[in-house]
Amino acid sequence: VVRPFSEIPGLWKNGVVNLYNFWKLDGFRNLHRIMLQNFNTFGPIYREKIGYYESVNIIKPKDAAILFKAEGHYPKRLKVEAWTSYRDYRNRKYGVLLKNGEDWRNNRVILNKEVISLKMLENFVPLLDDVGQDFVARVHKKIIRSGQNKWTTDLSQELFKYALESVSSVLYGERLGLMLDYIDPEAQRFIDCITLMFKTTSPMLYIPPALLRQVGAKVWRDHVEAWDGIFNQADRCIQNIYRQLRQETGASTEYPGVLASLLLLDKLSIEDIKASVTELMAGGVDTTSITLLWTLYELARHPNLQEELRAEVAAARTASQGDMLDMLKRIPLVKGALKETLRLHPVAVSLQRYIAEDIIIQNYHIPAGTLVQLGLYAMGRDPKVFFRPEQYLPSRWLRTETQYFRSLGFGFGPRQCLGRRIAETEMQIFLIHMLENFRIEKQRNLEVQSMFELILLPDKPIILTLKPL
Ligand code: HEM
Ligand code: 2DC
Repeated sequence: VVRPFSEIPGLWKNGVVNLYNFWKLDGFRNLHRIMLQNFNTFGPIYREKIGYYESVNIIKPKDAAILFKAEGHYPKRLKVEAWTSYRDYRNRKYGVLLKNGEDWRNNRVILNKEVISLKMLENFVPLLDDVGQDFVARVHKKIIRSGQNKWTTDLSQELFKYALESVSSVLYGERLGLMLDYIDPEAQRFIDCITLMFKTTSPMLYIPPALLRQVGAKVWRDHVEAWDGIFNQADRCIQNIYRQLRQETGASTEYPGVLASLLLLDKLSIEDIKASVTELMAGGVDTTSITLLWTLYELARHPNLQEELRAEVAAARTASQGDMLDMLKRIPLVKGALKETLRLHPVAVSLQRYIAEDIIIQNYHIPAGTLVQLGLYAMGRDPKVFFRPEQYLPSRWLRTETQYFRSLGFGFGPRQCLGRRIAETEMQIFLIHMLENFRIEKQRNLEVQSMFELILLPDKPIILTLKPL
């Protein structure tokens, strides 16, 4: 017989007490480890309430399949109130990230064609390839300047710039110039604002921002300052393209970028376009750069694997005769490496949906409207889901049975990551160029763990050494 909702194990009776305990465990930074521990304590399903935020948590791929089947026509994630509160406070429109219902769907359908459809890859690849080549040239220059034939550094700032340059070149069809020695201080400020925005969001997951705003809390003020910086810089970029479009005469044959395409298409209001393009620009920095940093770290830890990937890339280069679009179809192990990175170091600790219909999971009844979370970090490290989960094995993704509801780093279905195609392509191109040019090494005793600052980040600097081949 199916057991009732009220019998699901877990701590969900007293949200305030649980919030206090959560805070004592430094839960704001340890959310992923706490979730993993809860699955160990309660089993593959548990219910919890922290503060005012209630959810049912699941971990099994087959339960994920049930969850996503019940997401309905207008899939809805956990509402990040800090983000909606800022927009309400400043009277700005929600973009596709924060919209829901019919409005979300109408916008998303149009954006899909310009941002995530496979057809756009032929437009994106040359732009992203240029940025990749410039990154490599920059590293070569750093190596020469060092006078030691190598460059040892924390690459995170360089990767932030690479990611922002990449996403901007696709969105605006032009370069910001972040691979140069002297960069626009406004662009650097944009990068810093994104980091601050994420960091200040996590405490506000559990304490309502409206309350923090009323008491004038620093975390709310910092959050507003961060988003203000993000919107100001994005507005500048958008205005610039808008002005160019109005001055332009004859139709150009060159791909003009996502923003100009959306403006010319004229199917979304300018305000809607601006809101979503700002989110794309902000969503495109820390996500891909941190995933690339973790990948370089794993390749440094596994030198033999690194050589295997290098050989795959070399063979793909020969077979495709330098056609990058074709080359991207010949690097399954590089793609496996990126999936493996997202398994062990997912950007998002969980995927969530408010389910649109009643479902039965692990023989418990869960009513429509419940927030159900798939513990992505916990699933990636579960030995019942992945054979020897502690091992970094890109080749496991070459087997089809590994695929069933296990490769979920970008989410699933119509509400999945809109930037997925840009992110994947940008990361693949980056790894191709790095593997073709440098050996990646790390210090002997470097052990890095994740910490939660809304997205999962390395808990200490990852110092790597790049040596020319
Ligand atoms: C949503 C992951 C890069 C823009 C999401 C979601 C995940 C995710 C898990 C939620 C999906 C769901 O609920 O099913 C990632 C990862 C990235 C990445 C792992 C890189 C490694 C990017 C980039 C952009 C971006 C580069 C922008 C160019 C967005 C947007 C949404 C989203 C706009 C909201 C989509 C919607 O609500 O309809 N991402 N992301 N992401 N991401 Fe990404
Ligand atoms: C954080 O408990 C943990 O892709 C919470 O590019 C549940 C939750 C809800 C929404 C998730 C968030 C988590 C992690 C970061 C995500 C976000 C949805 C989109 C966002 C996964 C798992 C991200 C990083 C976007 C950010 C876009 C930008 C404009 C802020």
